[in-house]
Amino acid sequence: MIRLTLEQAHQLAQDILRSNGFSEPHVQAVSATVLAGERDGCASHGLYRVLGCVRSLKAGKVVADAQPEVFDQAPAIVRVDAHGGFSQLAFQAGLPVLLGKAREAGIAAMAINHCVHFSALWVEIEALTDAGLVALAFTPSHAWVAPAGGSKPVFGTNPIAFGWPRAGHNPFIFDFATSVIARGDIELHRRAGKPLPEGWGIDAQGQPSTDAAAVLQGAMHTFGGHKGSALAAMVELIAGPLIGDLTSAESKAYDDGGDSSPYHGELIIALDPQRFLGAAADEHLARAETLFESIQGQGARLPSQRRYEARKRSAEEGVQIPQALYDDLNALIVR
Ligand code: NDP
Ligand code: PYC
Repeated sequence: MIRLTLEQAHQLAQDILRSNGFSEPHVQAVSATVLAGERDGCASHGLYRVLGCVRSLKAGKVVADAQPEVFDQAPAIVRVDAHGGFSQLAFQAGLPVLLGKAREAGIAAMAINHCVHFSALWVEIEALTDAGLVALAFTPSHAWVAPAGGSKPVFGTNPIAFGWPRAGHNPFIFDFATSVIARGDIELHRRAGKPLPEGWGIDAQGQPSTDAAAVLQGAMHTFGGHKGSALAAMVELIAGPLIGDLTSAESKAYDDGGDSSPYHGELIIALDPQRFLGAAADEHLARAETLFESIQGQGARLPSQRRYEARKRSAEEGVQIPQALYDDLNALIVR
């Protein structure tokens, strides 16, 4: 392992992205996201993702200088066309409009279209909880996941993220793939030569496998059997056809046998507790705190707790990444 300060990790990501020709707004938006992932102990969506950014660029599957375009789609809907660029800049472009609409109507949605998406959703959820809003986010990926009862990939790893703002505390946020685990984690097992836990996926012949490379060729399982399968289908629908964008199967077909990041849309929903509750907001938000206390009071942890602890630690100690990843990243800097 090699230790980097947060500044060094950020600089490394920026150097790679900039020297490969991404425009400065994308360099800033993407490097901030991968730095956040590394800082929060989410290795599958940290610096490792920069490899995929450059691979996608070289394959012609991401537009390096795309400028997102914001459309006022409906009273409570903002749409952002990413024009083939990474999702981060599109999110940033639409965020002020989403916040305004959510505060006006109490509930609003942002549909991001035609974006290349590789990131963890909690980064975006935190932007909304920081503004005092409750938030949900959904995005498909590539068809890598078999439906419960089947053996052929149909769904993406299709994450669902939820955030709840908390006065005086970090927000309550969960963010998980509807597959047993994010595909990024399976890729990291393959890179490290480590076997997978049982139950993560099957090989191309439909047989259970703990070989990461075989599962990457075969299919992953949904979490929670038919329940995760239904949630994965929901993500396909509401962040695909509902917003006029690609499903995971269509995204995979667009990749045409390549290894680029998924290309499709994302749906983000924001709810304003102040609008729902008016003068009673403080009273009801305090009741939410009772819920959190009753979880933690018995020794259970809240989702994101590990992440917030990692964030604190990284601020003091920096981050550690495998030497092989460090070498692979450095090799991408165009000198
Ligand atoms: P994990 O299974 O690692 O974790 C999911 C969530 O559960 C996190 O909020 C985590 O909090 C929480 N959690 C884990 N263990 C516990 C516990 N014991 N008690 C309470 N909460 C717990 O995540 P996944 O592998 O499913 O997903 C990882 C990331 O991958 C997500 O951020 C997701 O957005 C991203 N992803 C992105 C995709 C895309 O297409 N853009 C596709 C698929 C995934 P904590 O972090 O604190 O451990
Ligand atoms: O880890 O499953 C994943 C993933 C897909 C797209 C971005 N992350």
